[in-house]
Amino acid sequence: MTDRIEQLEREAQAAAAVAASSAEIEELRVRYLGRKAELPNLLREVAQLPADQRSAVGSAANRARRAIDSLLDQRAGELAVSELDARLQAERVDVTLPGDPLPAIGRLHLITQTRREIEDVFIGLGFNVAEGPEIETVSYNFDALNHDAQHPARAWSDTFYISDEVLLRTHTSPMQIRAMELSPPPVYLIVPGRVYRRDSDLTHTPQFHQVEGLAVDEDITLADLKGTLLAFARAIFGPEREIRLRPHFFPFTEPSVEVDVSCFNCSGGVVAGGERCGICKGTGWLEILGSGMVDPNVLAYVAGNGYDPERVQGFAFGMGIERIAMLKHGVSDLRLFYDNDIRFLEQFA
Ligand code: 2U9
Repeated sequence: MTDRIEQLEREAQAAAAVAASSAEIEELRVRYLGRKAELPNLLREVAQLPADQRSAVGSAANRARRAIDSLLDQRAGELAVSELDARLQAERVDVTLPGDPLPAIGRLHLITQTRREIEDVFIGLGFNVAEGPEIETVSYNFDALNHDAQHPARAWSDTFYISDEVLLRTHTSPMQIRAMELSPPPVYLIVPGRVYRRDSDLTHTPQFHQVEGLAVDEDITLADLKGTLLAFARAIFGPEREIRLRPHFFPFTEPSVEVDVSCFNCSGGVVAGGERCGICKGTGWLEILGSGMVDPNVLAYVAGNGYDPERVQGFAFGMGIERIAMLKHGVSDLRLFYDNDIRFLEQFA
C-alpha cells in the first residue's frame, strides 16, 4: 500500500514539473487530491485496514497528500509569476504614442502650395526652376541689376546688410545673373525663394517670398512677355481672365510694366447684384506682378558669356507669392501667413 502512495506522489511530482499553466496545476489538484481521486480514497479506507497497518499507511498517505498539496501550491505560484510577466509584456501600452485614430499629419503651408502651383505653370511653359543663396553680395543684388549708386533700395534703412559688401537679398534676381554667368543663352528660368526688406506694416513683412522669371533668347519681344503672363494669369486665376500692362519703372527692365489681371469676382468692377466689387474695389482689375524687357545694361554685365545685347533680348518678371495667394484665396491680412494659427492654416487643404 505504501509503495502505491509513494508512486502516486512521484507521478504528481513529475506531472507538476511539466505543467505549463496554473490551469493545468488546478487540473492536477483535482486528479490527485480531488474527492474521487485515489489518495483521498485510500485515506478514507484506512479504518478498514488491519490494525497493524493503519498507522503506517495513514501517516504515509497524509504526508503524501500534504507534500502533493504544497508542491502544487509552489508550482502554481511560480507559473502565476511567469504568466503575469507574459501578460504585462503582451498587453504593454506605450502611453507616449499618439491617440487612435491618428491625428491628421498636416498639410503644406499656403505659401508652399502657391509657390508649387506657380512653378508648375512655368515648368509647363518650358522654364527651368533654380534656387540661389539668400545671403548675397551688393554686386549681384544691386550693381549687376543696374541700380545706380543713389538707388533708395541700397540704403541701410531699406536693406539688411551683413557688411558693406554682403546683404540679405532683396529679390531673387541675383540668381538670374548667376544663371547667365553659368550658361550661355537661351535661358528660360524662374527663381522662387525668400527675400528680405526692412519693411514692416500691414502689407509688408521683413521676409517674404518671390518668384522671378527670366527669358533670354534671340528675337524675344514684349509680345512673348505678354503671352507668357496671360497663360500664367489664366492658369492661376481662371481660363476667362485677361491681362493689361501699365507703364512703370524698374532699374533692371526697359520698358517696364505693371501687370493686372481681370477680376475673377466680378465683371468690370460690378458684382451680380449690381454692387461695387470688394475684391478689385470696383476697378475690374487686380495688380499681380511687375515685368519688362531686360535692360541692355543688365545683359552687358554678362555679355562675356554670350549675352550680347545686340544679339539677344529678354523679358523678366517678378511677383510676390504672398500677394498671389492673398488674391486667389481672399486672405485679408498678410500677417496671417506667419502667425501659424492652425485655424487659418487648416483652411487650405
Ligand atoms: C534679371 C533681370 C530683370 C525681375 C522683375 C519685377 C519686374 C517686379 C516686384 C514684384 C512684387 C518685386 O515682390 S515684389 O515686391 N518685381 O516688379 N521684377 S521685373 O526683373 C529681372 C530679374 C532678373 C537678370
